[in-house]
Amino acid sequence: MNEMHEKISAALDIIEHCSSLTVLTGAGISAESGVPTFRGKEGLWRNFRSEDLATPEAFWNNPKLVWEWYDWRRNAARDAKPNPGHFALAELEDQKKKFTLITQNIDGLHQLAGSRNIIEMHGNIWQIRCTKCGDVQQSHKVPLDEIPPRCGLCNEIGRPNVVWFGEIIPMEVIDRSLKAVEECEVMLIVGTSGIVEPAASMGLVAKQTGKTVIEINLEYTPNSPLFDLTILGKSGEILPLLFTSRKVYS
Ligand code: BV8
Ligand code: ZN
Repeated sequence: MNEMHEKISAALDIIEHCSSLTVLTGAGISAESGVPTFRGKEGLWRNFRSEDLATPEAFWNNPKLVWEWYDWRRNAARDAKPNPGHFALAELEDQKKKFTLITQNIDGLHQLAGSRNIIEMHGNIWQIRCTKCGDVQQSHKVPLDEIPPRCGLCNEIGRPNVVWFGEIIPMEVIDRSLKAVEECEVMLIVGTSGIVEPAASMGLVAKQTGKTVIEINLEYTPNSPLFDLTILGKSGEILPLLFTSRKVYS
């Protein structure tokens, strides 16, 4: 049996025998749905780096430019459908006594796949938050009617309801995420480069509190040496192999 199959069967055994599972996903799980990853070359827009646009400074300096970037990303995500990786996590949730899905993604594909106990650490690209009165509206309008969009209540400009670099992640979100890590037996880390904090430290907390951590990625990441298993490959192909599906897909 080659190394990949050995790792898959080891991971299958670990996941099958755990009753409490916490998963952390990043942009990589949506790559096979056609959503550009954050740092991959396909994620580049007009040669800007994501980190340079996803900040409050960039927004207040040029709200139109930052909103054109989000409009481009909403357009890229609009036709995206969940892939077998998203569906596998939704089915795993049904099979586990305790299951929490922490995602760094803002594309909403986990919800579409049927996942329920989701923590969106970095917000959601389909929500617009007023910069003045804080009103949050769902909007799937692509392209946006006006850029930047305006609040329906106070007419101030809206912003994407996401957490930018340099912005605090709400303590309630951090607390829920840490609790999910502390309470699980096994943590699965899928499709994240492990660069962005505090999400990237979740795997470290899991190891420090004695959990088994399995990583799925196309390549090794800076945190891979910490983890029990790193399975190299596409999450849409690997995740469905990590449990015995009880659903009959037509
Ligand atoms: C904060 C929303 C407190 C916007 C995003 C230490 C402590 C605290 C803060 C920091 C710290 N060190 C640095 C910081 C600052 C900063 C940070 O982490 N900077 C990085 C660049 C070093 N953190 C913050 O500012 C956070 N705030 O901690 O507040 C504070 C505040 C100020 C000062 C001190 C403390 C807020 C971070 C949130 C930023 N917002 N997104 C938007 O999306 O527009 S983060 C952004 O990166 C996306 O959400 C994205 O999901 C996330 C992580 O990226 P990945 O998901 O990992 O995506 P990436 O493209 O990098 O990698 C994809 C991976 O998938 C690759 O590994 C690839 O190999 C793999 N892959 C590809 N295809 C597949 C695949 N794997 C499997 N299958 C495939 N098919
Ligand atoms: Zn308002």
